[in-house]
Amino acid sequence: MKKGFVFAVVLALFVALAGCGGKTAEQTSGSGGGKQKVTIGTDASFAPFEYMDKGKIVGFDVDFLDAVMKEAGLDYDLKNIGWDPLFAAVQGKEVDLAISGITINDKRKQTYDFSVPYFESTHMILTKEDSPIKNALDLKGKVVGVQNGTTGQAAVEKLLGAENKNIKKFENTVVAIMDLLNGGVDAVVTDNAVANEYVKNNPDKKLRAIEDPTNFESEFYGLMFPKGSDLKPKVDEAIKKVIKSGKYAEIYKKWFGNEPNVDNLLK
Ligand code: LYS
Repeated sequence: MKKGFVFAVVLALFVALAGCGGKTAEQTSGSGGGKQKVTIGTDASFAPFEYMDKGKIVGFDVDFLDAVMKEAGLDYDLKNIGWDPLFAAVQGKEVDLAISGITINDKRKQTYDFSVPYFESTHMILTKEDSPIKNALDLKGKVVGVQNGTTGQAAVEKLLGAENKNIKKFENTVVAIMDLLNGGVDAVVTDNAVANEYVKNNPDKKLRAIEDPTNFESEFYGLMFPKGSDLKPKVDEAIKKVIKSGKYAEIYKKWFGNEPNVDNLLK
C-alpha cells in the first residue's frame, strides 16, 4: 500500500515536470545510429514558426529543420532557450546553431554565420480592429510594442527614432501581443506570417494585421551559426535539396495552406 502511494507521488511529480514544457523544453531526433549529433537552440514563442504545443516545440521551422537535418545526416537536440539568450548561446558555442525565424542581416553577419535563406518575410502592424492606425506612418505618436532585439524593433526605430520612449520592448512576441490585448500598446510590429497567424487563429480578439510594403522591407530567414562553423556547408547543401525536392513546399503547405514561391530563395 505504502509503496503504491510513493510510486503514485513520484509518477505525479514526473508527469508535472514533463508537462511543464516552457523554457526547459528539449526534444531529440533520430535513432542515435552513430550519426553526429548537434545542439540547436530556438525561442518557441513565435507561432507558426516555433511554439509550444502540449509540451512540445512545433511549427514550420521545426518541420523544416527536421527535413534539413535528415538530409544532412545529422541527429540533433532542439532546445527552447529564449530569444536574447539564443544569440549569446550561438556566439559562445553552447549550441551549434539556431533556428528561430531569424532574419539574415549585415549587422548580425558581423558576429554570426548564416545559412542560405529559407523563408521570405516582411513586417506587419498588429492592432485592434477599431484602431485609427492604417499604415506604418500612423504609428507616429502611438505606443508601439516590439520584441527586443528583432528586425521589427529596428523597423520601428527607423520610423519613430531609436530613442523614442513610445517604443516598448518585450522579451518575446507572445507577451507583446498580450500587452496589445490589455491596452498597454496601440500596436505591435512583428513578422507578417506571425501577425497573420495570430489574427486568423484568434478571431475573438478582434485584431487586424496591416501590411505596408512602402515602409517595411522584405527580408529572409536563415539558420544562424557561430562564425566559422564547419556545419554551414553541409547544412546549406541540405537546405537547397529540401527546397528543390518539393519537401519544402509540402511543409509550407501544411503550415500556410498555399504553395510557396521558392524562386526568391534559390536566387
Ligand atoms: N525575424 C525577426 C528577427 O530576426 C524576428 C524574429 C523573432 C523570433 N522570436 O529579428
